[in-house]
Amino acid sequence: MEQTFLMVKPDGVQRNLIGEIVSRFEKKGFQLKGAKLMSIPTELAEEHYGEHKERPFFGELVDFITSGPVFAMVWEGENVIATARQMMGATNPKDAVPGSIRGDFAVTVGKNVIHGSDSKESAEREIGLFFKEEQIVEYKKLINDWSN
Ligand code: DAT
Ligand code: MG
Repeated sequence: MEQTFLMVKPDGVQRNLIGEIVSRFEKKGFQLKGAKLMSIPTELAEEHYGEHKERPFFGELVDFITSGPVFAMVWEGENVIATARQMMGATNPKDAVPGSIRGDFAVTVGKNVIHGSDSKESAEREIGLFFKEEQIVEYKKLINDWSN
């Protein structure tokens, strides 16, 4: 089954949006497999956002993501990577449709509330960066017999 890495960014944590965001993915029908509140060390931030290291906003991005605690999560479900990206909305909140997380809760591209993996490869890489194997919990969700 497909898994993705999602993270409530420091602005989302400060604005008390953890519950709202978790709730959306729960209600959608995805399964939470791992979660933790944590501070991101600079080296992990640089590695996580490695694909952007040549971009002019890289320094700002690393400063922002390390500026306060984040809520890191692993979610599982059919097409969860692409569906979570749709539920997040466009990178720049000005282009994110209402109803999406960024469309509903964010204004500027620097502070866009949530991160989500954009492909199978990045999901695998990011889950590996943030979670040890034993921090991902296998359990049967009986509701799947009724909803999926
Ligand atoms: P996403 O987070 O939607 O995957 P991304 O991977 O292209 O977007 O960029 C990572 C983060 O970097 C993004 O969430 C916010 C920041 N960012 C992207 N483009 C930016 C820009 N032009 N100016 C400032 N920050 C930017
Ligand atoms: Mg990205």
